Amino acid sequence: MVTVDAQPFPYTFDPSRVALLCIDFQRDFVEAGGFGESLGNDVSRLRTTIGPTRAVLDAARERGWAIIHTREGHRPDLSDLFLAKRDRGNPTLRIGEEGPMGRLLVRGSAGHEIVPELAPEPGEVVLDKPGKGAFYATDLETILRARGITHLVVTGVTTEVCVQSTVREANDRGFESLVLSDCTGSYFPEFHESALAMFAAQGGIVGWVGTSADLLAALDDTSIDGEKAS
Ligand code: TIU
Repeated sequence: MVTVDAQPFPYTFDPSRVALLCIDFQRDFVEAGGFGESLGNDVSRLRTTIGPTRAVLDAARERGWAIIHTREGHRPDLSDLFLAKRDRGNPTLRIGEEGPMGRLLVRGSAGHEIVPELAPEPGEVVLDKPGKGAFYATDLETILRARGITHLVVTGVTTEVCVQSTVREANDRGFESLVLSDCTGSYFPEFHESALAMFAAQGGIVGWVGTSADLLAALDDTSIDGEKAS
């Protein structure tokens, strides 16, 4: 078992039952000219998440964890896009319209791809989702249960939107989530802090919050096959 320092108390998991979730690290959210910028956001705020997430991804790959990358986006015919989602943000550039990285938040566009630093490798799951929560209208729960996964280490953007929705959905399905504070990010620092505080409040009402450094330290203290290092 691995135990990580976390809030509101240490997070313990069986390394054979954990998955790393990398939520929506797409060019559309993290790079200039994408969907995030079309909403009026300063996308540079999210880039601090990439380095620490890469370190966690490398550790997870080394240990053979299940790794799941999600992407938010829609079918090219937009048949899975609710008007309630389309009619948000900047009315001159909406989901499905042509931007500098192709059609915003549409599957197959350059902006829909995961940033090169965190690009999926063969054998890793890439899950396309039309909504904010990764369980909504996807087979994520089936994929996790088929592998016996009980615990989720969560990275991704943005903290108070797709990460928050996903972690709440996971909690309702009985999964135990550790959200890494430096591997998640928001266009709004105050929302990032608030969302993290909400996860861990009330005795971990939604999950745990920790840092990549504390996770990696705990992993270093444990051999690759999950035994405590002597
Ligand atoms: N706008 C914003 O903060 N986020 C999203 O629209 N999607 C995700 O968080 N992935």
